[in-house]
Amino acid sequence: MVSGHSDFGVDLGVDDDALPTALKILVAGGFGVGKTTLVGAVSEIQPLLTEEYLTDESVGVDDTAGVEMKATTTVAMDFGRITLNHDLVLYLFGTPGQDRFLFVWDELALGAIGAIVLADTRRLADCFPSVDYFERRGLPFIVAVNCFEGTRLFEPAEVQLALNLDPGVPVIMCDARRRDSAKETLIALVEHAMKTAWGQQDEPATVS
Ligand SMILES: Nc1nc2c(ncn2[C@@H]2O[C@H](COP(=O)(O)OP(=O)(O)OP(=O)(O)O)[C@@H](O)[C@H]2O)c(=O)[nH]1
Ligand SMILES: [Mg+2]
Repeated sequence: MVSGHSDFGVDLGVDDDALPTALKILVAGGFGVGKTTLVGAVSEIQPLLTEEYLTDESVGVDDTAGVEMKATTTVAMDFGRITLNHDLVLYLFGTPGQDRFLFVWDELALGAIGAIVLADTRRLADCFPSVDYFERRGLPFIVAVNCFEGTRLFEPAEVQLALNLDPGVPVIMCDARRRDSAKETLIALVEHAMKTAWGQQDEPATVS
């Protein structure tokens, strides 16, 4: 019997013979930042999506600046699953991006161990409601900057400052379309949530 150590470098501190631990994770952030894309990129099952077409009715309501090709939007949630290894399964819940669907967040957040707040540096303020929500709820979260091509790259420290984050909140760069990048983001969140739970926030992350 050895302590669980995942293929992705997450020391789970669990018995290898035990049933897999299932963790619920939220993927949040502003409108059109890439939440559905991330869940779809990383899910090993056909993700459950609740996309509806953007219509003329949403012009002036849903700001598609930066994602002009966007044709659909999430109206309830995204759902996906990823098995990190035999002892850890993540259930992913992508939130809807528009404020008018904020009422579903409390239901989605129930039982979650933490959240990824996706950010687009062209529209950084759009992730404030997510940051506020998780700070108020006391749910561990990380900020993952979805690096759309052609956008200026910022240092994590700059993003942390701009969002006025607690220094213990990790900020990482990602590409929501790439499975490996999305996976690394999930691992960073799991590690952060575990450290927060164990009261070890001062220790550096050990994502490998
Ligand atoms: N170039 C580029 N496009 C991306 C990236 N991530 C997402 N997209 C595109 O950006 C658009 C928005 O992606 P979605 O995944 O629907 O965003 P969302 O956050 O789920 O949107 P809502 O649910 O409407 O809030 C889509 O057209 C994606 O193809 C990225 O990293 N780079
Ligand atoms: Mg979506």
